[in-house]
Amino acid sequence: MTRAVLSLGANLGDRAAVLRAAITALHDDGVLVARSTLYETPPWGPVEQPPYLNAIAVVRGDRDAAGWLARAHELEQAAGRTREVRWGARTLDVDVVTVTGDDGRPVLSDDPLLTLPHPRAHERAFVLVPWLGLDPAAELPGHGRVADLLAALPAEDVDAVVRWDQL
Ligand code: PH2
Ligand code: MG
Ligand code: MG
Repeated sequence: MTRAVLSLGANLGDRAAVLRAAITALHDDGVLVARSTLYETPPWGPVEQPPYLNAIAVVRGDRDAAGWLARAHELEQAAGRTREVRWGARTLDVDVVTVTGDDGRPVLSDDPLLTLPHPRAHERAFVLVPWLGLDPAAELPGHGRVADLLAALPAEDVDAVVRWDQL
């Protein structure tokens, strides 16, 4: 068994419905351990695009890292995602942030198709704020405590991640 932290994002169509459908699918798989609420976040990166809704889901199940990535891609397909510009708008993006074995050891990978931990998670408030909300003790392997990473980000980045619903 492994535990994975997934980052979900959507900025086209009915963003909340798309995120909720993906989270429900993980619940129906029997793997959902916990989920954050939804947060509205300004688009990060070089592409001009609408604001995102983002959330974090923690899952645990009988998959390895490649298996979680495959499930993430299935959820994106189910949301009707088409590819697209790198970092551009999407109906659903599901990224694998970390994978941890039952022995507590993180999976480390520099495969460009699945780099673990996610190479930019430590600098993205739209990942760290929902994650901390879900798990105040969260740690990003190789980077330390999520609370400390957030404290090191510009306050305006953190403040721009706004809770969007109650649950
Ligand atoms: N995803 C991107 C690019 N930019 N910005 C926000 N706020 N949230 C995202 O999920 C996001 C982004 C590409 O995956
Ligand atoms: Mg992404
Ligand atoms: Mg992605």
